[in-house]
Amino acid sequence: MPYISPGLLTIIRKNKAKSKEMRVLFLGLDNAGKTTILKKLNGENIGDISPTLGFNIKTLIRDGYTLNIWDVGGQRTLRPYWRNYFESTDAVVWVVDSSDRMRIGDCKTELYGLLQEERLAGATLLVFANKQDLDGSMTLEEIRDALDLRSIVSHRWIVHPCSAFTGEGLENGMNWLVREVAGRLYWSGLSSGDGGGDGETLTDVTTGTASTTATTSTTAAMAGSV
Ligand SMILES: Nc1nc2c(ncn2[C@@H]2O[C@H](COP(=O)(O)OP(=O)(O)O)[C@@H](O)[C@H]2O)c(=O)[nH]1
Ligand SMILES: [Mg+2]
Repeated sequence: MPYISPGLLTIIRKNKAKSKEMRVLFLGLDNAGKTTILKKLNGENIGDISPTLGFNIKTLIRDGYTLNIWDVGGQRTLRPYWRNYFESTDAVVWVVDSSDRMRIGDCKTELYGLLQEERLAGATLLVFANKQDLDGSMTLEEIRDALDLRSIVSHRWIVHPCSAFTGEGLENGMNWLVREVAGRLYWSGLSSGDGGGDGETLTDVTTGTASTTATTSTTAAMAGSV
């Protein structure tokens, strides 16, 4: 991570605090469900979605924060363009099609490529294990292991099961993200219990350090520490 002086950090934090804005990137392989998740979160009709060839921008308000969300096409030919969106990103939401066992290796490779990016060094990572409504889809634990998430120590992360079709898990995942980013950017001087450190317990999500065991596949998630 490049050196940023404490003075500069204070200025950045103050500016961010004034606007209460977060920049969030939705990435992942094509067909993972990124656009569907965003539409569902925004209360839009999810019946008619075509592959994203460029990008969509959505603004969501959560918990008093304005989330400027970039949903970028995930086709192989479009992936080299992802880097054009990295600047000033506070969080990455990595969406996984839990029913796509064939491409989970590809999914891992792309994720790890992303985590190497210097401009994403400070970003929080939420992995959405989407399409949990489909029979035979990989569980939270299978996704966590297939993507080897426990080896990630460079970013704060969580993996959260969800279904864009039923809406299950979406708000919980986004709540964690907003609290986590807010804890880091806006409230870093305040009590560590508010959206910050390891072992934090949210209402229906269990987070912990990389060695904690998830309890059930629908309510548990893991968080790594920086
Ligand atoms: N069964 C199921 N299908 C989903 C879910 N989310 C998205 N899809 C379908 O997966 C396909 C790709 O979704 P899309 O949002 O375009 O993926 P994107 O390429 O990541 O933006 C579409 O046919 C969606 O209807 C889900 O949670 N469950
Ligand atoms: Mg899309």
